[in-house]
Amino acid sequence: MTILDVNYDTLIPNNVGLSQDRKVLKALEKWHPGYISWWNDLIPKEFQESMVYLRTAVSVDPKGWTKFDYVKMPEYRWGILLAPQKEERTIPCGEHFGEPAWQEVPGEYRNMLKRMIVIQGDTEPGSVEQQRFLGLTAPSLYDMRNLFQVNVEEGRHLWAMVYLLQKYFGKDGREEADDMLVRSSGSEEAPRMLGAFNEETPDWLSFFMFTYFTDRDGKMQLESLAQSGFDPLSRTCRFMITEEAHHMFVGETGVGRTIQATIEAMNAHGITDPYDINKVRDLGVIDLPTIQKKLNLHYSLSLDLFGQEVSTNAANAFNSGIKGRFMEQRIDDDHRLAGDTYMVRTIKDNKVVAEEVPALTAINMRLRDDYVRDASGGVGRWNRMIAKAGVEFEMRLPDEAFHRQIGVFSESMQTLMVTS
Ligand code: BYC
Ligand code: FE
Ligand code: FE
Repeated sequence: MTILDVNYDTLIPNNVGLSQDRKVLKALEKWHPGYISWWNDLIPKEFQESMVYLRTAVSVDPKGWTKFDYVKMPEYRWGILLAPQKEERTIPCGEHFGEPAWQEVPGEYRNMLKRMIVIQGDTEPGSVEQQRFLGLTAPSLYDMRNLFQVNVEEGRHLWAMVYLLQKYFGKDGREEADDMLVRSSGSEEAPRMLGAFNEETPDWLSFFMFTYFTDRDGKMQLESLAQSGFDPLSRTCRFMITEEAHHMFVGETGVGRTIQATIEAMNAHGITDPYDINKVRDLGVIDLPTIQKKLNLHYSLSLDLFGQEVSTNAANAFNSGIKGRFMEQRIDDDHRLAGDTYMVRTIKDNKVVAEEVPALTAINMRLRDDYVRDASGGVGRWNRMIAKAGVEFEMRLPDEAFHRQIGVFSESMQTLMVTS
């Protein structure tokens, strides 16, 4: 079997030679029924039996990973697909810079690596849980198919992390894999690990904002994990990233269509004031200030996903070569960051000030800055649509201090507002 072939002989399509790896195959086959029952409890019943036209990855080859066919979702061929191994790949960052990438888990980093994989894995089913009722109110068949496409792919991303846990982390890896199906979004007793994945996605505009902003965090985090010195994690993430483009496309075009409907209706009825909210709503479209509010919510929740601005966790992950920066290879520095600094905004004496901190500790902040740049592109495109229609309104990303629950702005904002 070549690396690009998918083996359909076993229950789980894969390009990792599962049929020769009895132990992991057994663990995965044991995990599979729990996964299917999680899926069945989740997606509204009427859609379990429907034939849905879905893309199924049958190969990681750039030409071969988009095969479309009709399938019932519980019978979707979730599988385990790793991007091809790059020969002689080296660790791209941190104190092991330039050493050969690890094919096995380095003992001293076992816990850190496992935590990272567990957090990544936990977000995937969380998002599907959040979106579970949207099929019932889909604006169109097109939207419904996009929803289910995103859902099955997030399901497969969970498989990807579960595979790593079961293959490389022994008994506790298997336990962590089981726990993925125990925690659930919004649960009191066992919530999902990161804040944004316990929020509701109650309507389609929220879904579009979520896929635009939160899947984009997914992209940034996967890009960083694709830099990992632990090669199997890198290869898994490299393949997962290929699917994020569509998720973000669903978000950007979904928000775009929502805005388009609003400005067309406003123009058709001669409404020029975007703040004439009731009049706009009477037309059956969503007023622009409300769209801005949804944007504020999902953007700020997504910023929280980058963790603390200054973080020793992040410094350790980078320094040990577990997680790199966005586009690590293209950055022109020593990739160790020992003496470097980075600017971070913080609060001093009730004022927001920029402060230089050791670059190693600011890894989260740097990724978040890259994210903000990436996320502003679509906002510009939405604004061009609004301007073209002659409506005076601009969408914007709120300040990074707005509505934060993690990081320096989460605690201090109240004092800041009272005293400023
Ligand atoms: N909510 O030192 P810090 C995706 C915790 S999305 C709750 O800053 P670190 C997807 C933190 O765990 C991508 N808790 O931590 C998108 C820590 O707790 P402990 C998911 C939070 O490690 C759409 C403590 O606060 N992947 O794929 O530097 C659909 C101190 O924080 C939050 C990843 O995130 C929060 N928002 O940074 C489907 C990649 N933030 O350990 C899927 C893996 C922080 O002290 N994760 N905390 O108890 C990481 O790289 C990092 O763990 C984080 C946090 C960036 C998340
Ligand atoms: Fe994902
Ligand atoms: Fe995604």
